[in-house]
Amino acid sequence: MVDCLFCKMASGQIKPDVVYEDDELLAFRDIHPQAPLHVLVIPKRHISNLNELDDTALGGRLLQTAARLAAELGYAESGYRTVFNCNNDGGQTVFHLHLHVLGGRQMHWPPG
Ligand code: DGP
Repeated sequence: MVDCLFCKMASGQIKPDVVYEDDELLAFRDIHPQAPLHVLVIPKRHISNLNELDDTALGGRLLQTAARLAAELGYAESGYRTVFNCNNDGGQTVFHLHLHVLGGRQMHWPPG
């Protein structure tokens, strides 16, 4: 999508702080980290949010990649949180599917 910030990252037009990349996924550090670990994992293909996810295998790889990165970055044992924000009430601000991976501090429940 022409005006999508995360599509521009996926195509290399904008260069975030990348922690992982393959043919279909990109993971990079959030510009406004909410925890010592705050990575976003995105599909390179434009999918606006979880409502539009139409590929079970891609969804699985997105989740597995989040878990693998959390482990590789040293947060598997201490723990971490994964979040998909969807649409207005979910707090979504960038309309390209992304999985937040947060760790390195105690998370609270319920979320704000
Ligand atoms: P959400 O509210 O779930 O749509 O989260 C969008 C996230 O995207 C938010 O945590 C901040 C992050 N973000 C927004 N603009 C940029 C940017 O230009 N670079 C990076 N690395 N992250 C961004």
